[in-house]
Amino acid sequence: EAKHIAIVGATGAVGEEMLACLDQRDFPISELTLLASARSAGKKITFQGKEIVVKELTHEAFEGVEIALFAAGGGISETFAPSAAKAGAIVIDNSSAFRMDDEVPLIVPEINPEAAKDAVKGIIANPNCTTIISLMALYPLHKKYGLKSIIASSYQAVSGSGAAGIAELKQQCEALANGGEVVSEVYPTQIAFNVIPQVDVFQPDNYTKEELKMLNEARKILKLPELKVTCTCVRVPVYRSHSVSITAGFEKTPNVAEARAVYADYPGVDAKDDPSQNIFPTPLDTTLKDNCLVGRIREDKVLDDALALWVVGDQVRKGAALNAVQIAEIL
Ligand code: 2RA
Repeated sequence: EAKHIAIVGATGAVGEEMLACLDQRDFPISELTLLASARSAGKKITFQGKEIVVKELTHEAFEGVEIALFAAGGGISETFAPSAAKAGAIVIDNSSAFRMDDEVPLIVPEINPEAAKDAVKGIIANPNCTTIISLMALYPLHKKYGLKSIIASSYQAVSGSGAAGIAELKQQCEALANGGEVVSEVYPTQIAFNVIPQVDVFQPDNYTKEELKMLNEARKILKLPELKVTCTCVRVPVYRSHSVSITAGFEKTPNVAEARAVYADYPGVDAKDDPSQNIFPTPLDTTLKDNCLVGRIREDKVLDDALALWVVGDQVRKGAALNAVQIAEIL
């Protein structure tokens, strides 16, 4: 039956995409509460023909809310998600705040929907976008061959840094085209016509937090505590879709034709892979689309019982907003 939904961070890139997904998937909504910072409070958003005024996020704003979608960063989630849960809402949090909490399920609906029943704190965590997109390609192969290891390099869109990341790339491209001054505030150096091998902050082991998310989140979602993962996360001048180059090692010997065919049996991911016709997926193929696309599937030349492959997915949609709305649909 229809639910009272709240979106925290309704005016951000992911919050806006959550509204689009709720609308496009005709999610049954009895009431919609849009919450944001004091700065954004008062803005008007039209949803399904009705104008809704964005309210300021407070601890008391969750009265009557049944599902609260959070997309306003880890600090806001840490502070306000418990209040939403206390008010009786199920929280679906897009931030990393609760992902590794043993009492908080971390869910990709196509992989572990049953974990939703374990939301003992009333909080469910949405995985990191790069993890979601990678696992959409790896889960079908895991079911067939038994995943043992992941060696990955990601090519991450600037939308991962929110609206500010998108604006920075746009500004820099225009400045470079018109001889203007390039401004780098979101990133440590120019991102236009460049790549930056840093996403999030460096840890003592010289990996970034983003790279360790792939390792820790994949182990939790797939229930593979021994899974070995090496990941290099790179920011690239692409607006909305992440790409990931992966070598995946398996228990059983994989077969390329079988692997390509297996995606037909799984929702949310398709193979786009025919080297004889120069067919492979690019970020522009998945932007604004629901499904992830997998290509370049081939036997790895270094590891035994391993496949190399390439997966692309819309970071704002399946990487965040759509995955969260699909979790709400499970509820
Ligand atoms: C990024 N995955 O791409 C991180 C957070 N969205 O910046």
